[in-house]
Amino acid sequence: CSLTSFPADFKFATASSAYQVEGGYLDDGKGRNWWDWFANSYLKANGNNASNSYHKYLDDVNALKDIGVDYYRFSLSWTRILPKGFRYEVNDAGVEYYNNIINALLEAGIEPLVTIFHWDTPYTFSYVGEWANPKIVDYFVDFADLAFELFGDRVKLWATINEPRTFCQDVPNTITEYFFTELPLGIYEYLCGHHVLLAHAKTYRLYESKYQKMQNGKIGIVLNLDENVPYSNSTEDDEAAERANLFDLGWLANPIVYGDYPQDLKNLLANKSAAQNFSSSRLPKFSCLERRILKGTFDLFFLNHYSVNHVTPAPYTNELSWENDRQVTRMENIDLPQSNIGFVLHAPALRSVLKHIKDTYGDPEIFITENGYSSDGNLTDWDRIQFIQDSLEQVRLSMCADGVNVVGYTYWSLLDSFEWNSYYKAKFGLVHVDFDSSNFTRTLRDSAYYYRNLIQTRLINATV
Ligand code: GCO
Repeated sequence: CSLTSFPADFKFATASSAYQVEGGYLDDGKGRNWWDWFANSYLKANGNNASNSYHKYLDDVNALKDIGVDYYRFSLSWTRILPKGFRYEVNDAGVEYYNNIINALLEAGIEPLVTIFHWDTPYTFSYVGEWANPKIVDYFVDFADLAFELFGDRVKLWATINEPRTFCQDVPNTITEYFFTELPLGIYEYLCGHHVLLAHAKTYRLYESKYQKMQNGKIGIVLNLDENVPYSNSTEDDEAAERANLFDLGWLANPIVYGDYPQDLKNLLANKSAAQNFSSSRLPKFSCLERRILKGTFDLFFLNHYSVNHVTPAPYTNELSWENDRQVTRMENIDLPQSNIGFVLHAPALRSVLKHIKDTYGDPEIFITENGYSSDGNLTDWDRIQFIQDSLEQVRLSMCADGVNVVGYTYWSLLDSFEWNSYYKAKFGLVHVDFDSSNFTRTLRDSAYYYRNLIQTRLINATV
């Protein structure tokens, strides 16, 4: 097992998501989504044009072809296909757009890895509680069903939902604030997670029973974990790191692998909720049937990983929130370099997270669906090349020394794009996008050439 090179069947990919790159936010019948509304109402930047991939997708495919990746991971914009979110009204132009991308990719010899949902919930759902409303489960399954029907003859790798922890825990503060004041605090996050899990599992079962035989693809959900390291060797810091893993990953991974929430999480929330005078736990329960539906709903484990947190217990407060239940703080005074948006850079964290997944979730096949580095944007980006090399060394160590079954690596991202609350400042792209020019010119960075040589030679220290 070579620590310096990758086997021929290992897959290399790069990625994007619809809201972050497409733009064309009201073009050709697309409906508005939550991010369209939120960014235009409250942020200083938005994805109205983003990287303009809605109009420039052929340039994207050309760049991908130049780089020579095996897979391109991108997401479907729900409201580009279903403008109101419901299946009764289909936007043909949206369907055509994704058909065009998929066909162009396949023609270029690149496999699509399609994320069905990457955070851009139809705006119509905002008034009825978004992911806190159990009805979203069926709406999501309807949408996924349509996606399989339309694209599944050509798409063989599907991710249902991207990083539910992030959007269940971050985004909804705003939802609760603007639309959903009736819901007691500290509830939304858990209802959201619960409905995401059911939506995912029902989608998995639908694919299994209705499409698998004909289409013969694989499905998973994308979960994310940064390494949580105890800040000191005190018992409290150890426990804080365990609690962080429990909330960051166990909450969502355990039901998919084993069919239910982790017992520790159930206990913790039952105790807290009782002390807070709730009549039942703020963590919803799965029925017996739901547990059976959930268990084992992944063909591969899709992992996003970026960084490391040195953790210690957060001071206890009375605030009702997922964050306060987790009760963990990240220490800032750590002697490690950071990216321009404060991600701590420490490649060995990737190996340790991979090992954690192997040990905790039954040694699954793991496809790394995101790992990346943001800079201020130079075309000569030795820092990014270094980041990729350091990360890939850890992937090889993990495969060779720890026996972890890693089958693919995805660099985030193909393009500079709208980086949520960090706007356009965080440039993750292998490919530079000129946001000031009206044609959003794409230019390959040195890292793109490095990635190309790596894919061709399989050597981690390939030249640029
Ligand atoms: C994520 C996202 C991406 C981000 C990336 C960098 O899932 O967090 O999938 O949308 O751009 O993680 O922060």
